[in-house]
Amino acid sequence: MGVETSTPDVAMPFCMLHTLSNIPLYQRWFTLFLVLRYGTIEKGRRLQGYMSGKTAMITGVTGQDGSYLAELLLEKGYTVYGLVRRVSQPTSGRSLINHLMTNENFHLLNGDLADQNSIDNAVAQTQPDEFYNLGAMSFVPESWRSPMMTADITGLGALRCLEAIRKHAPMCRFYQAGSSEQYGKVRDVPQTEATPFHPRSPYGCAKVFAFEITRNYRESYDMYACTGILFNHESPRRGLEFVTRKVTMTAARIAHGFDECLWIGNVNAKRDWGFAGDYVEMQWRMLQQDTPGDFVVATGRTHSVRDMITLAFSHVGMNLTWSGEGVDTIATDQDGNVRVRTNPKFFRPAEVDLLIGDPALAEKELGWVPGTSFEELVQMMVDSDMSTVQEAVDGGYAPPIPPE
Ligand code: NAP
Ligand code: F7E
Repeated sequence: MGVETSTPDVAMPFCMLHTLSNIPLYQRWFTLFLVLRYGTIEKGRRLQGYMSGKTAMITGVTGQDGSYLAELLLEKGYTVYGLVRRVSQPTSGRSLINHLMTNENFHLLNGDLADQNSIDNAVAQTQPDEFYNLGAMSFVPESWRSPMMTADITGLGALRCLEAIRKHAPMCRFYQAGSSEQYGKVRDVPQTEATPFHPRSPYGCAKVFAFEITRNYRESYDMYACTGILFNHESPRRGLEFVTRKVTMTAARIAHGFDECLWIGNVNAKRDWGFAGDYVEMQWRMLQQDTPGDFVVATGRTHSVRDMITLAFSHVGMNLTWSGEGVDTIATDQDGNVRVRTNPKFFRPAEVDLLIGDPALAEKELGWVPGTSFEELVQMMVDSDMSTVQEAVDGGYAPPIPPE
């Protein structure tokens, strides 16, 4: 069987007493508090992850979420194995986890989501308690240019992880990074765990496959496997090609005189944007439950790309006025300079017009509420990019440029 029972058996309290006799007094009191606070002995025992040495594997550890999740798990006392693609220059492209490399509980293993053998070997060798599959080709426009690769990595990659766990560590708990892109052309507003899927991109289709195969392995093999259906979440670590980071970095570049204006696509699209640092907590919580389940992770608020741009530019002292429609959409600052222009090359073959998630189930079952508002998130990202550009100016090198 692939999942631990949620029923506290009669031997459990005696096992706990034995375990408690080996740990300091203050930890015993904390453990008893957890048991009382969270109701069942089993749940209390799992939440001891705070002090017992559990092992987690993370794919996508070099990305935005992977780096935040690795930090969170290390703080909780986990040993963390990151599965990374082999690269010829390992120091470049791993800037988000460089600060973790000296942590004795953090290890990297070579592995690729395209390669079953590498995932099998990593799982067999490390016997993780928890496996977080965050690796993916995650940029939606690229999925039209590379649909086969997207299906292989973002879709089949999840199946390869599940197969490795089924064969080599069936007690390991599995988290799949699902996406609001699965809803695509939305059938409900707001979107819930019950909303049907209608993906609008090869990326969304691949995520639907990953979601369904995760549910199927849970039902077929009794594995503890679940999906978090995460709405857009951003941070200063977001890739520069995603719209929020492209906007905040370009605003900082304009403020420092490196660019004249921002070139953008569809500003009418609406997204439910949260802070990535808040969302990885929810990924962990999903693996600490008695029974596995799928959860929407969202803020319950939505904003247009246009509003996000207006807010970001206001933080660098530019008050934008918008005019025009479609490809003629522009925005000018208070001095009459055109600061935003539209380039149709950023329009998508099929757009997701409106996303807004309902996080009620996550709040009820997992006690989770997002801690960072949209306004705080945008401020944080602008501040970070202003510092990055200023450091480049001071250091005499070129600041980062969002890719075309
Ligand atoms: P990200 O920053 O783009 O990171 C993607 C990660 O996947 C990188 O570490 C990348 O490694 C790795 N990866 C790509 N191809 C791989 C392969 N063939 N084998 C192994 N690893 C590979 O993404 P993120 O924003 O952190 O998102 C994490 C996960 O959540 C992704 O699955 C994404 O699709 C999903 N998601 C994200 C959001 C969001 O708003 N951020 C929302 C919903 C779902 P390299 O460094 O080697 O490229
Ligand atoms: O686009 C519009 C664009 O690329 C957001 C990924 O993490 O979240 C992300 O996918 C919106 C879209 O994110 C530009 O058309 C306008 O409507 O920041 P994005 P995304 O496509 O929503 C989901 C949940 C994931 O799972 C994905 O992995 O912004 N937009 N102009 C633009 N977008 C970009 N990138 N660049 C523009 O110039």
